[in-house]
Amino acid sequence: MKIDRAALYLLAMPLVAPFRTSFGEERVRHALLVALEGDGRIGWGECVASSGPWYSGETVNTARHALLDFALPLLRGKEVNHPQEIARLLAPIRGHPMAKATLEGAAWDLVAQREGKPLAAVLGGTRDRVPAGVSVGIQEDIPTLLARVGNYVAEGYRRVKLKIEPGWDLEPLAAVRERFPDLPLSVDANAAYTPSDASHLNQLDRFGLLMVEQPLRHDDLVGHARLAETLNTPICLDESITSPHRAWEALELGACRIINVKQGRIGGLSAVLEVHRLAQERGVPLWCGGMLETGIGRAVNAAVASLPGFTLPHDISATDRYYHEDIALPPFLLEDGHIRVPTRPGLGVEVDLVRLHRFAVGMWTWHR
Ligand code: OSB
Ligand code: MG
Repeated sequence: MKIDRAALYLLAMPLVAPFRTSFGEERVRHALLVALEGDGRIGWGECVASSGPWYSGETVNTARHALLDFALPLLRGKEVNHPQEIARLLAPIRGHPMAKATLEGAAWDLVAQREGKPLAAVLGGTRDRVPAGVSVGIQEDIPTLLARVGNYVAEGYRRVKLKIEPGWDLEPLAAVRERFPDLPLSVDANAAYTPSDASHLNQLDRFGLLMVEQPLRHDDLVGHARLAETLNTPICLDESITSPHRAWEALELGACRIINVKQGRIGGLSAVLEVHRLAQERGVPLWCGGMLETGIGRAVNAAVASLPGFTLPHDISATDRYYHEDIALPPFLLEDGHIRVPTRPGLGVEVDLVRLHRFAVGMWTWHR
């Protein structure tokens, strides 16, 4: 198959509620989508980059630049029979993992459609539904937090992850733990602490957490390994794991015991399969993280989460936790605390073009 054309769409999707983390607040999710045309089919990819460089260095605009000016031209004239060939063709581009993953994802959709199989089956997934967790942003105050968590628990979410930062950690956590003594609970600091906070972080041990996600700087593997010497709560890395090689380094160093896998952050679905292999060899539990994706990215995440090594609840929540109106249909529903893995060929979701155009704030095209 040759890649004939690509259309890039930048969408501004209003979130149902502001989402606040230690690095900032999002009210509108900017999503860069690519529609890749090959062999008369369209494959869709969603870039997980945000509008600003706070979670990672990439943004929707750096990704657009990397895609239009460097990545797509590398595909010109090339025969692509497997998405892993896309990963190989894009290898000369240093950095820009989220941009590269977008193209690779669209190619996996094309190939899965061609084979008439759902993406999960093509990847090697073995589950038809995956346990859903929910990521709860930093709130105004503790009563608001308790109400929000209470609603999610009532809806059936299997695990709640609280965003923390200095000044919003032990107190809200104690309140949630007291109200919900048996709730599977974790925290995510998004790199808000420093090694000098070690004794403060050690107090997390009294809450029976599944894990603490990315307490320290995005690039501090050694710091996490040192923190792990005194902290009993398992450390899970998110921002730090930017490639399969970095996953290997983190595990070798003892910087984490769990990995939050985001296909965009590590450079694509081929990289996911590599991390999966590595984790399986070592018995390291994985789970699939989220980036407030539209239904396109969520379909990919559900397929990833269906792999055998993904054993912990995921940041894959129902569509209505993110958007009143998603651009991909049907919406993902919470059923008995689980999200169903799509079973139709390719991503298994349909892009609603009327909604796509309603939320679009930019469009660019490329052809070979
Ligand atoms: O750190 O996992 C994170 C959202 C945007 C950026 C970073 C993170 C998150 C989340 C949301 O926690 C997870 C989701 O999509 O439900
Ligand atoms: Mg995280």
